Amino acid sequence: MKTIDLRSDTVTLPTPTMREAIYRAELGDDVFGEDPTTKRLEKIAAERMGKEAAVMVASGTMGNLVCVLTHCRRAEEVILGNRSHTFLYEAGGMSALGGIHPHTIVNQPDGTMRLEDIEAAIRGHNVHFPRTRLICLENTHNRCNGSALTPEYMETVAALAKDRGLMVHLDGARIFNAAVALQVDVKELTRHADSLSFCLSKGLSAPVGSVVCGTKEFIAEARRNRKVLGGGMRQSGIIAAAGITALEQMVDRLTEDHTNAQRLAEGIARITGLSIEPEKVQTNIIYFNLVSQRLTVEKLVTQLNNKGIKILQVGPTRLRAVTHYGISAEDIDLTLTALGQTMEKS
Ligand code: TLP
Repeated sequence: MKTIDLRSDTVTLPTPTMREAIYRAELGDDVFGEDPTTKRLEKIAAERMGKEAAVMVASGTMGNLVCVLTHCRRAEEVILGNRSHTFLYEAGGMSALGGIHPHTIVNQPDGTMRLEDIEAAIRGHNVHFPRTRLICLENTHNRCNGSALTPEYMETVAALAKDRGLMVHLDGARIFNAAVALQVDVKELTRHADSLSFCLSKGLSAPVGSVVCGTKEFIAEARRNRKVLGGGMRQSGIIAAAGITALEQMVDRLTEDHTNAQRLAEGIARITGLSIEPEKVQTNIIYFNLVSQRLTVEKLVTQLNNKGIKILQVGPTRLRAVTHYGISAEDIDLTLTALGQTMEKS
């Protein structure tokens, strides 16, 4: 039976070109700074993001943690959204390993945080308070419908940060999805961030890895913090080789994933018992709700699973589907048929 796995774009498998690149990769010991393929990936990534330097890390979670550890000392504070990945799903790494204090403020449905909320969260000088050091943004915003933050919004936050002597970190796990959706060069979205981390292993389909970008000094320190976390890798060109292919070949096609997500959302809107606002879907992530009382989300997920279709439950009545390289327009139609039949039979 064919599997249509819509749980995440993290499930993507490397393309044949990536496998070939992995096979042929020139390798060395990267902790000695001698892996030519990793160095090449880091150079390409930094240029692409408009930053001076870059360092490859094992995952998006490690990328964000390395950046927070590099910006902040113990008892300093990070302002971030209450629905941000770093706050919700990174196992409290900044507190556990850095003694760093997360200060959450509300994420609006479009993934932004209101400027007045950010401003109100910035601490004044007082011996009782932690010191605010960093603002984290997420683009696209996973939990907020995969929405894309605009260059204008990012610029306003950066201006506020600069004015108040703070740094800005961008969790750009899916930054290319944002750039493609907004039809802007990715640099328009990264230029206002002091640091950023983006993933090679989500929509770009590489098997492993993320890249952290920033100034030369920042990256030198980030490299040290990566080592602290046990993230210094040896013949890491095996990973970097697929990452280079990802950057060279997999960015422009993301638009297909967005078209498929729209198709899926519009189809779901026509199925009785499910609810979705298709106009909110901007990229490859869609959230929808089960409104019918005739079955539970658990049952819906199991019944789809039995038909080879995998969708993620993210709340008592909420589901997530993510389109990616492994999903075709035909898969979307098969999914809609299966969803329609399951709802009808319930
Ligand atoms: N997100 C995963 C899960 O952890 C939820 C997914 O399936 O969407 N930032 C953002 C915005 C992310 O969505 C993710 C992964 C990460 C960081 C972490 O990346 P990894 O999984 O490589 O540590």
